[in-house]
Amino acid sequence: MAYNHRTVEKKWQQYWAEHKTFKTTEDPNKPKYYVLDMFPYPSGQGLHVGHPHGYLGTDAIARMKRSQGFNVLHPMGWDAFGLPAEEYAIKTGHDPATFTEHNIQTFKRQMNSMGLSFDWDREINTTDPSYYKWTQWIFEQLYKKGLAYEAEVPVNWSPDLGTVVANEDVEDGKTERGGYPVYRRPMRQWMLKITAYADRLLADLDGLDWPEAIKEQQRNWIGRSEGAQVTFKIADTDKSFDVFTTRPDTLFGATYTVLAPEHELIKDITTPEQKAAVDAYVEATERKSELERTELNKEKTGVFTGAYAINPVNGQRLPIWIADYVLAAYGTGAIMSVPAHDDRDYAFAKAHDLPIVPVLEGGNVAEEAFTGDGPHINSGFLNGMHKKEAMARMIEWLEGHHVGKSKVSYHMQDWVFSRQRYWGEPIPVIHWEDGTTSLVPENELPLKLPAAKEIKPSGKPEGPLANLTDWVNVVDKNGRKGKRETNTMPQWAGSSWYFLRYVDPHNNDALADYDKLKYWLPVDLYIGGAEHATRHLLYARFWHKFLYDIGVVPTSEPFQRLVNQGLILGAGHEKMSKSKGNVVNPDDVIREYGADAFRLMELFMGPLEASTPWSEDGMHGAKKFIDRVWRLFIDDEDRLRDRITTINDGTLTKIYNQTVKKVTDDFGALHYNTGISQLMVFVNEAQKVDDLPVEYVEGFVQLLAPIAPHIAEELWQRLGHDTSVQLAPWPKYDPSQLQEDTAEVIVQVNGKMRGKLTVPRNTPEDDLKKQAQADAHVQKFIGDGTVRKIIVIPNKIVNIVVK
Ligand code: ANZ
Repeated sequence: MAYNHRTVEKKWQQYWAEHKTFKTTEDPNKPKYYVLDMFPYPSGQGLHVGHPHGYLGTDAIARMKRSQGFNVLHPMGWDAFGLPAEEYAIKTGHDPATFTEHNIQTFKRQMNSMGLSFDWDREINTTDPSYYKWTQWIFEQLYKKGLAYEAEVPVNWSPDLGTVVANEDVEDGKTERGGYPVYRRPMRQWMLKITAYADRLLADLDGLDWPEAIKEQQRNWIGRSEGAQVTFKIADTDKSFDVFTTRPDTLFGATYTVLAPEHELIKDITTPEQKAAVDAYVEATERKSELERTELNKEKTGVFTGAYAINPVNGQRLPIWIADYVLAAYGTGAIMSVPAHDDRDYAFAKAHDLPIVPVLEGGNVAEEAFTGDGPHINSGFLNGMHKKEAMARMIEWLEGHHVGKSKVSYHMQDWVFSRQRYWGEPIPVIHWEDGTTSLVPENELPLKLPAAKEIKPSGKPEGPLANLTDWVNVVDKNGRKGKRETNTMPQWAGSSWYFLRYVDPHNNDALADYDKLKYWLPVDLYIGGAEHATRHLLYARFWHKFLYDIGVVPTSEPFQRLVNQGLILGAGHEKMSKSKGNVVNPDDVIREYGADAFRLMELFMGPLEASTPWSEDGMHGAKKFIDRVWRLFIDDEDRLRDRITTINDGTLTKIYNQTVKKVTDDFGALHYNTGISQLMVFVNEAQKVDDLPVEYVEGFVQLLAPIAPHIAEELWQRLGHDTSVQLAPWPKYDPSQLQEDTAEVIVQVNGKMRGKLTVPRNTPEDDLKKQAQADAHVQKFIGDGTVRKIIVIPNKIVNIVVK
């Protein structure tokens, strides 16, 4: 009878749910294996076939590891706060909570239809108050340690989204989501001091088993830069400002200085003659988006303030300019300009007729900046020294004269943590009328997000929660009035610690029990998209290190091993997206071909890390293989075939042992495609023989189970077992049965290869010598020489020495 995937798959999905086959509890007698997926944002579109690629990769290894005796934690949940649901709700008049709940049900149904082996008793949802209670709790701990603070800083304001977004959310001057322009605006925001962890976030990357490309992206994002801070006095005033430079050795070559247009000193130092021009420039900069600012930077605009700074090393008066190529948020927001040795300064000096003074020999400053190394000139006590020595000497001089010091700067900025939006965790803070700020007491958490009719962004820094005056206004027991913080947390908050909650999802007294965390952490394998390199993966490491420091978690890193699954592309090799109309819905695929065929297809398409196009032919092929497996073991009367027997004549011994070894090794290394190939080879061989030893049939079914669990369970049951196939110990192989029957022996004449023999393994030396000399081609090279000696390495080489 033909295999009916619909009834079989439904039967086993029900069985797993009823028996809670994948439920996990801590078991000190078993080694643990925590295998984690990046949890999805439950969007309104449901899953397309690209989403589960990673989930199938984790599922297969979770299933194998269980059989190998590991206690496997394999959970799933929902990263459900955030813009898309809110945007949709605003557009359609829905409530984001109901909409999100509906989407979650769809996602969950789809995941179950794929036979993913999650422990659903550990399901979490970042929008559930019992979950975000702990997100708020973590915020409060950060606040208590001075790592969450309010500041008026230039942030990325998106008028289209009605909110600020983090630096990490901006790409090429546009919001990563929606591609809207962002404008740098100074605004009061909640910030998290991720920069306090910059050094450790950088250093600890070395010990992680992560793709090198992701580590490199984090290194670049953190952007550690060694140099010096130098203080410049402003001429004829008692004011001064600091610059950050990576080239303190070039201080003698500074010919002007530049402040970022946002720099606070500008209004104090600008001379009356320059005021109009400076004001106009500052205003023009404000109106530019980040994109325009960086684009226009090709042409170096700027304005003189009329004020002068004093070069501390030689007392020279340097004009102070403002220019938007100096960024307010990096270093000190001010630079010393050395046009002879820096490209940007050179372009600016040329454009504005500023002097160019070389202080290193080499290059030709009439043509371009010289950024190489050479002996210093025009540099007083540095003359003759090369870069490295001159930098050290200058820092010594600056420190000795109290006008500077060595300094490390990071390109990474503190994390802008507030959003002027509705659909997020309320920040548990109260601002009192006396100007003080306090946290919502821990025993009052969660501070629930109030229901609201109007959730549209207000376009104001307060956000839409400010309209809910009943919620906002509070009075303490002494009658003191206060207002709740009306900004909410960014979507990245809930995802920065969710993997901890799976460990102990129903705990009301702690985000998770310490001993349970000790048992499960770190995550042994984390699979997800590479697009999270400098956001989720950085934020989660930051929070984890903080929680480690305050004794909440037992490890300093959350994710030991990370793998990025490749994209499943549209059939024409382009990204799958609704707008391209090339989205394949897994519901359709599973209905037609079955979940097992779908799983097989996705894991057989190529290496897990590679991006590959979807192929309908591939789906056909996968289904055909599943059907072949069925027919191999089940006859037309829907019974186990008679040829499955306890007799083992040894015909399949070698291929079976080879298959067990290869599948075990390959699945373990996430090389599913090559492991699956080996399963196919075994099926081919098994079809040729009359007797199928039952032990090999059972072993094969077990090897198949991580990939095609439904058919595997069905066959396992028909083979007479009454518990799930994954409870049976993983098959073993006999290493002595792996070798090939034949050996390829290379024949050399005086050390040069002249022929090859294919002989039965372990052919005696004398036979090998005879056969080698009998080979016609080899004979040509022996010619009429005398054979002096024949050296034999059994199964490998025969070397004939001729004179
Ligand atoms: C003088 C100098 C001379 C510089 C020289 C370079 C070469 P990274 O590697 O990115 O850390 N700089 C400092 N703060 C800046 C800001 N807020 N906006 C734009 N540029 C800024 O680069 C540090 C260098 O970039 C600093 O060293 C400074 O220019 C500039 F031959 O100082 B340098």
